[in-house]
Amino acid sequence: MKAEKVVLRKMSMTLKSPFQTSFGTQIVRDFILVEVHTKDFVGYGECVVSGEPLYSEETVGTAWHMLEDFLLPMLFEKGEITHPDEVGALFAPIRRNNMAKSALDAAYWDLYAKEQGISLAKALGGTKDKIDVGISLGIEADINDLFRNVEKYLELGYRRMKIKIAPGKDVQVIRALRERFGNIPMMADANSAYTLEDVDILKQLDEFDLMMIEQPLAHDDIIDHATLQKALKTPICLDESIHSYDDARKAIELGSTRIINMKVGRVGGLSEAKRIHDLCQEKGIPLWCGGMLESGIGRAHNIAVTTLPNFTLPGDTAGSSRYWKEDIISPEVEVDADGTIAVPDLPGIGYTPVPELIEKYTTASKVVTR
Ligand code: OSB
Ligand code: MG
Repeated sequence: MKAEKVVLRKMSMTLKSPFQTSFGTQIVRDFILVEVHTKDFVGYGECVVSGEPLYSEETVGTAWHMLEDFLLPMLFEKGEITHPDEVGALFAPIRRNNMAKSALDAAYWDLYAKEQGISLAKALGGTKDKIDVGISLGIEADINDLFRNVEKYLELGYRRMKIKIAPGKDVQVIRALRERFGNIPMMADANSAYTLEDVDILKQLDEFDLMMIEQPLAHDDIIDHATLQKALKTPICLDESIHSYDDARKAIELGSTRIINMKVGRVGGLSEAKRIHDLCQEKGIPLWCGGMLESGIGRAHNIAVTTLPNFTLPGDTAGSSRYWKEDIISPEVEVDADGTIAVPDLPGIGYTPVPELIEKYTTASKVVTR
């Protein structure tokens, strides 16, 4: 696979409704799309950064800089890529900046699958033809709005409700949901809003039989989470803290996490995601695929990775219509009445990017040739 040109696009899409977490509220989703053009195919990758460095340190601006000034020159210098694993290996000397790296890794995996004439899921070694879907629901000022959201997605068949929590919006919210909806599959995501001083609040959540609590403590911690896990019955699931195979290995060894939220962008690409998957499978740590409010392109990659066998829990990869009035792929990602998404078996990501819609949401672009 030899890139003849790469198109970088700054994208800006507006969510149907604001999404509030403990670190902020998003309504406009700014991110980057990359297209890698070879003689025969175009590979697509989504760089899941945001406009602001709140979930992670990477932003549209930093990732654009990394792609334009470091990663693409390295890629063009190398020329031929025979397997997508080579992309992450090529970028290894560059520290962190995983979301920037991941966008190119993802595009090469798409190209690789298209070249072989197989689905991305198959190229990755996936074993499922449908995947279980859950939903991540943001904090609401009025609990009745949260009730309405839970009701809606239960009716649509979604298999697990993830509820965003923050100090002052935690125990009473989860209690109210249990009282209203009974023993539905439910978990909470704190996005690093607590410290060990809050252990009494977090222990109160044990009463509600949550599937897990996601990233209660600092975004860069694996030590305090191990301490907290010893005090809790509820399994801890790390998100923000896991950036690599080695992070996962250490967190598992320390007992900081019993479940891992896999985000392909956060770990630097699909090749690294596969390595972490295999480690977790060996260690008996279940996985599920997290989300970054992706457009259809990132969503397609998430669907493909979720077909790996150790993704045993419903993920955050909801249908396109949960986020967008119109998505940039055809067909859009649809969730069936049984709360699953059928994995496409067309070559590559399996959904067709729609050029007019991509153009419509592009705010700046750059064509890079060597
Ligand atoms: O913590 O998982 C998270 C969205 C943006 C940043 C971080 C997170 C999330 C979500 C939404 O929870 C997942 C999705 O629906 O894409
Ligand atoms: Mg999370």
